[in-house]
Amino acid sequence: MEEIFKSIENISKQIKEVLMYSDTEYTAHTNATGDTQLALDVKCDALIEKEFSRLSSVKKIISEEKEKACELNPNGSYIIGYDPLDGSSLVDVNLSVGSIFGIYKDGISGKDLKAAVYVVFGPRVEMVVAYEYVKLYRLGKDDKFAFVKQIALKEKGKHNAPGGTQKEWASFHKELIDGIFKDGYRLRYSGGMVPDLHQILLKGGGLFSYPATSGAKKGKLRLVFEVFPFAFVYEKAGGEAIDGKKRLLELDPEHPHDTSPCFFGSKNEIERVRRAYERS
Ligand code: AFP
Repeated sequence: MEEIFKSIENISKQIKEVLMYSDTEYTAHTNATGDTQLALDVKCDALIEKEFSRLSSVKKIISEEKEKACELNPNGSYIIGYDPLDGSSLVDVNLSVGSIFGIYKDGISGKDLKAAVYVVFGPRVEMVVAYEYVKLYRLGKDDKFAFVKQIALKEKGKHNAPGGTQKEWASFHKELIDGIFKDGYRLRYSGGMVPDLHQILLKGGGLFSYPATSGAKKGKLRLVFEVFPFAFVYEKAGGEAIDGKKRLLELDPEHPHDTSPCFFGSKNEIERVRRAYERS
């Protein structure tokens, strides 16, 4: 597992360079879920594949940017599901983006997840590793990631990041989100799940939500590459992650690119979600 974490450090330094100096044009291609790929997505995906193919512990990798898995080492133990550059459509407006890695064993369902890592490319480059604990690291002048602190969520927070097209929200979901704002929560939504979930995690709590809507009946965010890794991070940090009713890490996708409604947050806010969705 340690060689995988080390490899993600190397990957992050290379992605930082790619982000600084590469163009943000779209390619003529779409990924497995129909998103038009940016040249950035393809570049980051290629450098990640190159790095992981050097590791004997990695059996196969599955990228959000590719339809099929890529077999690496038959004797490897781990399967890595990853989103090379989440929020890539925000790069051309210079907002923070991120990379997400889920490290699975024997399968790609929530219960097979053994560790999760995400990297935030913002004013600084920060990496959060969830294994036994949830630890924050920051890239320093010496080009090394230094340990900053262990992260834990409080029981209740003050930030709310509501995703999804609001006019397509179900009425009970709108009531839930309006109620949370009426209680004084602050709006914190950038359109990039990595910086949005990172902010709620570091600021002690709150709620990030991307529900099912009339236009996206299974939500938008992908289980293997985005949702499971953050569910693992939030649970290890003392929070919770559900699909409105069920624990996300109990889900078992039929296809690697399956999506799901998702709610990540501190215990108090997730309990509010459960109550609202019980009535649905
Ligand atoms: P892109 O990678 O296409 O920019 O999408 C980002 C994302 O997957 C996730 O990071 C955001 O939380 C969510 O989509 C934003 O979706 P909306 O644009 O529908 O709010």
